[in-house]
Amino acid sequence: MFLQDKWRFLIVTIPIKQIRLRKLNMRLKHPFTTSFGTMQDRHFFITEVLDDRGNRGFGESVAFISPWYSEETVETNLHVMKDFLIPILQENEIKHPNDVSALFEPIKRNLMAKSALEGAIWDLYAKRNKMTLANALGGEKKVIDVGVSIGIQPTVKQLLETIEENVDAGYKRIKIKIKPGWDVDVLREVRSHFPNTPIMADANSAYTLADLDHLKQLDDLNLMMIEQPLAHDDIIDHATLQANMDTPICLDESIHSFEDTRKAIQLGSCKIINIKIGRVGGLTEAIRIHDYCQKQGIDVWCGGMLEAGVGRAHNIALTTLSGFTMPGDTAGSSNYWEKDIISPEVIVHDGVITVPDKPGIGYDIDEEALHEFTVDEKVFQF
Ligand code: OSB
Ligand code: MG
Repeated sequence: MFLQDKWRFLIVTIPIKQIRLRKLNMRLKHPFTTSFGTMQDRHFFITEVLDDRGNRGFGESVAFISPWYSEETVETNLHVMKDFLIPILQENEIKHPNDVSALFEPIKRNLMAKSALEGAIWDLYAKRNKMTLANALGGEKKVIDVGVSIGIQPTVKQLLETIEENVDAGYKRIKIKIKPGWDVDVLREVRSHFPNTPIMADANSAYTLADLDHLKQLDDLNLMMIEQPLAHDDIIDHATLQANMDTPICLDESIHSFEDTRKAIQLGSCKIINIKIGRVGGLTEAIRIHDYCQKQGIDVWCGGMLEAGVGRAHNIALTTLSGFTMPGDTAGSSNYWEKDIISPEVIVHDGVITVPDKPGIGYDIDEEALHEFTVDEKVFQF
């Protein structure tokens, strides 16, 4: 008791004064097509957490308008943040951003909603301590390697042209979305035009084990990996597929936590993991997965969810951790948006992003752009 009283003044809390949820609507420059559908209008939440000194931490929810990547949507994000997660933050003291995921644990899943709030608290924490978010997370890289993800195109000719533009721009690897009917033949054609380019494919869970013989043909194409070939919730059939294929399997949709990661690696379901902050419930869990994979000798890279600038900045900060050994999907802002909501925008030179050195996420919010794209707003006082 005495000891606790004596040290009490050393326990620093993060005094949250207000949370603001902004719902944004931004239009992608080009429609993006995956095996599960096409999107062009990006609806999402920007979260803002304000402290007693006027510092503002920002986060971004990566859920889509429809539950076609995972079960979460923009509207479920609002419901869960407003009715469950924000009340938890109002009722509890937060000493460190690592506390947040533990406080959220009684609420099952809803990982993107959790991550949007946790991310804003991480940014706020870094700003209060006048350090970069990257350093706050334990990252030390000054530059990060990035690749680009290319959606399913109307024609092979258009695909080849898009690849060429991105190879010329210096991107470190090219990811090509595939689905039944747009896979082996297309990739063969791509490989013959780009014999030495690091290429991978992402199926977004479009296949089953019945396609094993078909998928095995990819082994001739020297792909870096195939991402999420089988069901979004599977790690068993992926182990069978990996045992029968030379091409490394990378899991995306199937991995929601450290526990999922541990089990997938133990089963041999994959050789590589795509870490998306939103999909795993936030930065704290993302770091746990990273640390475990690094110990196990499993390569990881940072995935993307067609983020605006705030989400992009979080991805960049996470990617500075040393276990992110492969180029991620965090391409430059101008690949997606006419105008982004951060200043400066994310710029890619020769396939690398220079990590910003300003506190927190390291980019300023472009208040005018933020205002322009905001379609709804809710404020919660603490
Ligand atoms: O599977 O990685 C995916 C986009 C939307 C939904 C799922 C995925 C993707 C991408 C694009 O591949 C990543 C990006 O450029 O942000
Ligand atoms: Mg994917």
